[in-house]
Amino acid sequence: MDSFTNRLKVLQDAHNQLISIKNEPTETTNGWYQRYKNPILTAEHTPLFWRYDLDEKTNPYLMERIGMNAVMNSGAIKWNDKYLVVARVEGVDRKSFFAVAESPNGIDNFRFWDYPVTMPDTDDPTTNIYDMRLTAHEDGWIYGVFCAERHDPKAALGDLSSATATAGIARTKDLKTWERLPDLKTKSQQRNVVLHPEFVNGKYALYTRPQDGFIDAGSGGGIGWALVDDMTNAVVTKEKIIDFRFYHTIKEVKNGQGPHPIKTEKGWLHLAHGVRGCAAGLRYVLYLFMTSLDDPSQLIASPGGYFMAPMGEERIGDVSNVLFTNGWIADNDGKVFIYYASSDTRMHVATSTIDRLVDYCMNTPADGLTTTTSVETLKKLIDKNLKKTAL
Ligand code: M1P
Repeated sequence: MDSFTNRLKVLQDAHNQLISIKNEPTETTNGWYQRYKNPILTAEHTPLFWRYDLDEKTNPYLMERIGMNAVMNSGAIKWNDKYLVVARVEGVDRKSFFAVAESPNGIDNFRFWDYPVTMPDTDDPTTNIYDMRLTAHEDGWIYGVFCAERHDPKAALGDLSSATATAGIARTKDLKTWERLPDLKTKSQQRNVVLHPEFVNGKYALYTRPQDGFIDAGSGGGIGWALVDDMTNAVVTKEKIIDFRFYHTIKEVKNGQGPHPIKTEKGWLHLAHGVRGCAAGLRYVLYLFMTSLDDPSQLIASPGGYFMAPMGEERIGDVSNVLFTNGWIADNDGKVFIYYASSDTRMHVATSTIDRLVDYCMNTPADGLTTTTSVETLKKLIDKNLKKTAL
């Protein structure tokens, strides 16, 4: 075997082994969810034929020609009995693009479709697109709402970092061909915009995240709610905050809706991210809350603290100390697959059930916002348990 053929075989064997590996649950769990040992997608999971020119004549050293840096923040949907994620793949050139990967069981054997998503652009060209939330809406379309980022046209000469964030909108019937619709029109910049799956009062309902700047939520922070008439020309005229930020909590700096909420008998179940600052920088964790079935903009349960925080290798990556989510899938039997990214580098799955998550929301004490209330809440549980033990 010549060295090209030999190296190709080594690469193919390693890649096949990586994408076929069975995922196993981790040993420890707090009862809220089950983590799994292996990430479900990394840059190394992308097909070899995306990264290498496989022709010996034009690539005699069989070197990578197009490097991939990360696979992260993925939307998710059950489609033809397969678990699909629309992943944010980031090349070494820092550009993100969307690519579909599918798995037969939701926890391992994710394979990318041959081609990434061709997302049509708008008249105002976008520099970068990422973090798609998928919604199979009752109007019959599957919508993808994502962040569309552009260089800030108001940036001072020489300022190549200031950017603007807008909600890009596209729709599809088959996850292959996408129709790009005009970006969401709002007063402020927006990221983490998510479409609710049902009409509310005959209108499309959006979870928003108004922000003062590209990074800073500033005065605009909180998870917002807005009704729009038409997704083909989505304009937000009125926006209200439904999940606020609070001092000295896990969402002190900013927060954002994850995927669209899951409808349960007790209310809409929401997954979100919260951000706080610390000496190491920003810390991103995941949290849950619930809203009313009658009015999805009304909070009915707000468990205190985080639901998931970065652990072990999840804590390290391109942007360390970050868990981020924009995809989950609820099966008909009540099993829930939570897809989350760690440190803007790799994708993971955790599983739970609707019953457990609703129980968590309804029975985890709310954040009392001070040490005194936290200690009182803790003492109540201790009293209850010690009285029971004494019986
Ligand atoms: O780097 C962490 C995350 O930062 C941003 O999220 P948010 O605006 O909610 O703070 C996004 O760029 C996200 O993609 C990224 O994972």
